[in-house]
Amino acid sequence: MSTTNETSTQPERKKVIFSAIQPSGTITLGNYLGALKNWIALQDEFRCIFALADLHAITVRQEPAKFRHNTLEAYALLLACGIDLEKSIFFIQSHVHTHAELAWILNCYTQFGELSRMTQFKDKSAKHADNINVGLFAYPSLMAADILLYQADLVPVGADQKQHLELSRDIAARFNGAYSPTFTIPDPYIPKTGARIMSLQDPTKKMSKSDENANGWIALLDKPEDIMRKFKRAVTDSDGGVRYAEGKDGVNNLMGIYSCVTEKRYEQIETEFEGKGYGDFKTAVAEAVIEHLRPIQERYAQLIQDKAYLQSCYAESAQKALSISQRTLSKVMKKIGFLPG
Ligand code: ATP
Ligand code: LTN
Repeated sequence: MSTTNETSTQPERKKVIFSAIQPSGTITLGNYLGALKNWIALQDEFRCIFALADLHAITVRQEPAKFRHNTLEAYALLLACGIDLEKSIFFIQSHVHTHAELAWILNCYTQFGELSRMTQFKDKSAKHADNINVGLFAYPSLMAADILLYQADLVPVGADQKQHLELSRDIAARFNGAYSPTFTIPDPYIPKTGARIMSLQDPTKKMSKSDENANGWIALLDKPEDIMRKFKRAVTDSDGGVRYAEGKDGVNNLMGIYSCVTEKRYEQIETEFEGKGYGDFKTAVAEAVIEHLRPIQERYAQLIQDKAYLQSCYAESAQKALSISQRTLSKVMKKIGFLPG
């Protein structure tokens, strides 16, 4: 029996993808184009594991009934976007206890100074000055735990999460160096267009669901007439031409959105709207987004009515996630020297 032969005929291990999104409010077009659209596209090629990061969401205050509602809504909406449970695992973070456990351990391998430098922490603590809790500070070590538990190779996220991912890599490398190789070092997977969708009202700020001005963001479940109205009101400039250029943040952002949903290149878009005004362009962007979201909204309407089905989906995924993540956690605990129970 030749072991060499056996190894060479074994299929290559599929690369593992991990990503998560917080169920902290309604999901926006920014979340979709920056992250979710990629999750869906990667499911055939990779072993994909996705989660709703509800433990992360409590770093800012959540109203209990609304939080429960938002979590279920986000679960159904992501399935409607195309997460396929035949191919991927999609669970709710708080249902899998290994996340909180590894996060605590990783806190002890993460430096205060590193966490203090995180721009999201600085932004969110300025925004929620009355509640700068330790969880908000330690947010990135929980995120590192999420990723490292599954030995993820790639993490599809929007550009705003790059700094957190770099920290996850540093924590993993530090642990591997202190003991022996334990964690796969994850690479970020950030899309070329769509990585940073900006607010329709202030195109110098990222589109964010926590923006009080609802005209700044499009929710995936917004009605067609609301989508049209928000795009028509989008801030542009006085130059008047549909061109991608420095200083034209509003138009650049609309071109980015249009390009993502129609898959047209910037040059094609410029030709299409040559000699036309912003009014025509905005209507075209709105129509393209409405058409793109229509099938998602229809699937969502069906799924959200079947609570028993949704529950069976997240329960089964949590079981699978627990069994994979437990292996990593046990290895970590053994290496550190915890006395086995
Ligand atoms: P909040 O506004 O409450 O901070 P958020 O809208 O940033 O939340 P998250 O759950 O933090 O949502 O992010 C989910 C995913 O969406 C992440 O991968 C993030 O990088 C991506 N993302 C968020 N906002 C944008 C945006 N404006 N453009 C592109 N990607 C985005
Ligand atoms: N912080 C992330 C959400 C998140 C995440 C993760 C993303 C929590 N855990 C692990 C990728 C991998 C955000 O997108 N705001």
